[in-house]
Amino acid sequence: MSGKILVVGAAGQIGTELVLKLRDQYGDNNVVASDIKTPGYEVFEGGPYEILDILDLKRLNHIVSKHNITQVYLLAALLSSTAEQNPGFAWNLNMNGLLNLLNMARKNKIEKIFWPSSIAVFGPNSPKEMCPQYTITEPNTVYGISKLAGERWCEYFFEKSDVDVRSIRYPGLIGWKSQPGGGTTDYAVHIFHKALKDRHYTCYLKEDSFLPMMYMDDAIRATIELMEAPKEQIKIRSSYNIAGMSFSPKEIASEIKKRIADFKISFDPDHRQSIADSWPSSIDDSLARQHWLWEAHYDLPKMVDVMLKNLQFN
Ligand code: NAD
Ligand code: AKB
Repeated sequence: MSGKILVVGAAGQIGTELVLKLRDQYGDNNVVASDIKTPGYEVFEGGPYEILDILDLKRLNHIVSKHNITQVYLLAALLSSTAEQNPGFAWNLNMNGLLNLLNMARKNKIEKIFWPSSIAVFGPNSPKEMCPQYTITEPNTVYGISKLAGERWCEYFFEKSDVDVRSIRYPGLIGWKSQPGGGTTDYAVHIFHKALKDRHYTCYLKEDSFLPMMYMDDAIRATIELMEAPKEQIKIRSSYNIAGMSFSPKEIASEIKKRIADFKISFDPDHRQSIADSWPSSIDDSLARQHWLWEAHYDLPKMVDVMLKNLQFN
């Protein structure tokens, strides 16, 4: 690596874990964390940190040249549930943040960009089970529309300007080091905190709402593996499907109950139910497996074990 890495949105659910892993791998001083808010202690104290609003192009340019940045991971976005509360703002952040970075990369010496898409690019007309890489993508949320447009821009900048941008359609992510930030799949993190604290959780999705999910360690490993793969192995420049596990609130609750016998769940679906209903239940990730040898390591029981173990002692 000729220069340093910049992570934008480093205080969030993924950013917190990604910065720590990247610093382990490439050295603390080689990974600059940035966000509009102050991150948790470990990210803030563990290496360089800059306040950065991704919509402020002048400051982005300044930070890139100040730290000799050659790779950027762009995580700043509004997620599915929050985006529906403020569609105009979500569109501006999710779209213009990405366009600022892609345009800058075309002119500067940025070697690689990572930008995450989501299973939200799929919509009610996409196949529910084992949703393929190439299929109907007609999202009906502003978040999904912004992710689909983002994918098209990534491919466009790669084709027309040789910007080496790489992307994954993350499923719902579950980790214990950070809290989720306003998505529809957040329940799968909240449920652990409430199980340990109150022995009860009221879920905002129906008991049989199956969604694609992934343990955070798998997601972070996928991200770094994709970024480290030789350029010729990356044959999809929009965004790759990846899969970890698929479960419903009832199934995760019953796995938790096997370990916390007096845990109870109840259901009170809200506006997030219609978002969940529009997404697939499971994902076909065969192309990621073929192209850059992606493989998930965590299934539901293993993820529940590790979540409870770590949350109990932290
Ligand atoms: P998050 O909401 O937890 O974190 C986003 C971070 O971006 C926050 O710390 C926020 O302060 C920061 N931010 C907001 N506006 C900013 C701005 N203008 N400039 C700089 N920083 C800004 O989100 P996350 O869960 O960590 O998601 C990161 C990315 O991954 C997003 O693009 C999201 O769509 C995508 N993704 C996440 C999941 C998931 O389950 N977490 C699934 C699919 C895709
Ligand atoms: C959300 O629920 O919005 C995210 C996602 C799947 O993109 N977790």
